[in-house]
Amino acid sequence: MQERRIIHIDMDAFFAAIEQRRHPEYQGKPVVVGGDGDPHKRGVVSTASYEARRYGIRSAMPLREAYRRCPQAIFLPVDYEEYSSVSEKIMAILREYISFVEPVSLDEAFLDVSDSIRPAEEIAREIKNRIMQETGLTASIGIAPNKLLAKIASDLNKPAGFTIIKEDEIEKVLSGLPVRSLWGVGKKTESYLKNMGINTIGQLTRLSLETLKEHFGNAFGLMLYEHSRGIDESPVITEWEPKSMSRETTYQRDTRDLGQIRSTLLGLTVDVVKSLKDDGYKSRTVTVKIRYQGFITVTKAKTLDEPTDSLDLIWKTALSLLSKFEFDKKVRLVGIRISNLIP
Ligand code: TTP
Ligand code: MG
Repeated sequence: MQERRIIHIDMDAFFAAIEQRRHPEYQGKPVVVGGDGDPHKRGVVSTASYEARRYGIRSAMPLREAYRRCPQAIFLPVDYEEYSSVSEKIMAILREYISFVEPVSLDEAFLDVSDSIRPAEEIAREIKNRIMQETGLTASIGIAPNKLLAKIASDLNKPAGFTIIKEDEIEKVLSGLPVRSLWGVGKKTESYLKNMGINTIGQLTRLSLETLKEHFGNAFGLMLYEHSRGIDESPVITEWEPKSMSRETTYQRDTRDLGQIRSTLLGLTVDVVKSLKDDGYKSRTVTVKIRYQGFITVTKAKTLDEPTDSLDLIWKTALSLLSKFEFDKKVRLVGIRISNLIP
């Protein structure tokens, strides 16, 4: 069987890095994103900048605990709208390179470039640079013969890592890593293995398949057996067709200025129509979304007679939809979605 070439991309301190990019004054400082940004309230850390991690702050830690460890950190609320729109940009870049993209979460994806003529390393370097140019954010990249190893690789030299694991290095790379690095090994399995005297993946490979099945059941036992040896044949699962494309912007300051709202919508429309054209799609349905102060969200949609990729027509439609909204309250977010896509 031909060796597969899988690329795994994982953005560094994703939510925190986005906040540091849009507030340059936070760069180089400990930033903690979580809850509504008030460390005295209940809530957990979504993520922390690498500067904040030096104080032992980690994802899922209570905000109060994070505050105790680093009271001078900058605490910020989670802004999913913004993070999703950055995520979409990143995924769109990836899809330009290869149609086999599996987004795993907002900041993480696998690409299968096995059939590409270009070397995986070259594609990955270009992707990393494009992400930096177009979002100002750093990604960590892993390249390996399968998903399991590509994910381990991208994690090895964070942040801004670029790590390749070759077939003949698998054992060497895995043996010293904690068992926790393996997919599916969480706290419970980790402490169970620890009680058996096993801390590293290398130690795990010394257990026979029978022993593993005895302790962990047939399926999970087999998985541990294979994964500890770097064996993983799971495919990169692709969504074949995007059902819709969207762009949205949250204002730093809520506004009722219709001129500003119109120009925001125009920018978003230009952007989304560009993606539509680049991906070779046409769309029939245009939806405009407005979120007012107080988180009240209203959407209005129109379906055209014919699918189109014409910026003029999509913009005219968006503008006519915008005119149907009321602007008695200030606007927090403006968005556009084009759906009913056909290749
Ligand atoms: P991760 O990729 O796990 O973390 P990260 O990107 O912040 O940092 P790094 O990859 O450099 O280690 O998760 C991506 C985003 O998902 C993260 O920025 C915030 C969010 N997230 C949570 O909201 N809760 C969590 O418990 C975790 C782990 C992540
Ligand atoms: Mg990440």
